Amino acid sequence: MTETAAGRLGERAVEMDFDPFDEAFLEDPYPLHGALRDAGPVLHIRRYGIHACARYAEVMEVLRDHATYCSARGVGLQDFKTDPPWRPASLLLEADPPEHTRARTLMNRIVSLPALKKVRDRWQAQAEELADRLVARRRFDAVTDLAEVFPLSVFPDAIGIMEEGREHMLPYAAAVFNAYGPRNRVFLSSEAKLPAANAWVAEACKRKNLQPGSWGMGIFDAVDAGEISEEEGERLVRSFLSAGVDTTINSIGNMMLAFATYPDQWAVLRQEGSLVRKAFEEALRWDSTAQIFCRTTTREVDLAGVRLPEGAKVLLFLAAANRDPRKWDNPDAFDIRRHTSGHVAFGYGIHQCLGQMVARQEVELLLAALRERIASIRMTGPLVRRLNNSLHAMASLPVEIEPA
Ligand code: OVM
Repeated sequence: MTETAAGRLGERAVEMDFDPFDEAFLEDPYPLHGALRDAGPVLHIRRYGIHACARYAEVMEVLRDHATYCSARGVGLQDFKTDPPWRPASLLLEADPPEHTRARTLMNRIVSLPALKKVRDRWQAQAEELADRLVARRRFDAVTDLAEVFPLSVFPDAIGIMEEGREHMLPYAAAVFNAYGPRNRVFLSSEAKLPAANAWVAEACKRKNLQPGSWGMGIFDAVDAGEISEEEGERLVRSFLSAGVDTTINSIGNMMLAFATYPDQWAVLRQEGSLVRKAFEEALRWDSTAQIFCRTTTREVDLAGVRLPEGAKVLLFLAAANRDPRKWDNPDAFDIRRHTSGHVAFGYGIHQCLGQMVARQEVELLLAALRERIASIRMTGPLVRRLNNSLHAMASLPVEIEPA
């Protein structure tokens, strides 16, 4: 190790034999995150020949510097430069400036505050109706009866997606997020349904199949204005279907698990309805739905004193950064009163989640409706995980509620 005016240089990445896509880790990553953070600021994961960061400071440093740590070579394990993607690259997620800027600016016009306001009352009525139904039942599955139902009841309609074939949406999204990892058993388990789902998505994204006045159709206004091609328009609708479903669904599921695990926090929320917004942010910090994303270096660079070559993949453990004790007090505690600002569950920088305001509106309306009606929540059986290479997801969370 050499000390220079610029700080420590010539540090070695810490060699790790650990597999971040091992099934036991995907099931419950949190017990191992501490060891990943403590091992060092930059790890080298031998099995995949990639680097990784689990501490908040380095995760932020990488996310902030999009010129050095690019997205256009893919945000999973695979390097698009040597290994072409399974579907045409996303114009948002898997793009760098200036192409990314064009697509993002266009999409920001569509996912706007006025657009969200327009659907808000309808979404609220749907949230209240679902909450009424579930409270009347007392016992339900917080994943299959709640988390999977609500986003699918509001989001596809906002995008203007055709009714027929919507059962393909979840298998498609599961495959998209699995594809950021290796071709392991988890990935292969989602592959069987992919050809049919892929064909349906290609059709559903077409102008002729979108509802007039929808967010999806709004993209084709930009096509008509000559900003992008018809195919690029379809690919941007595809981003809605890729990123907007499995993410919100599992954020709701994970949040319900947080409250079922911490009944005192539900009591706090009952006392103070204005905490709904903070509660969702804390749920995202405590159990981040998107657990990881990668970047690829565009040049040789020093990260925390470790020299990375050009073309290095860097895996970011977002969920570990969100529980880094170097950043957060008592990070493993779910505490809805805490200051959550700075969490990286939506990422950070130019790629920070485009749909975050959509997710917030959906989940906050739903949580507010549940808070009014439910005195307490308890689990009535073991939760069942649905393993995914980059999402923390569940298949089932049986609960019983006590009506307010
Ligand atoms: C996309 C896309 C897909 C998956 C995730 C995502 C988290 C975006 O196709 O643009 O953002």
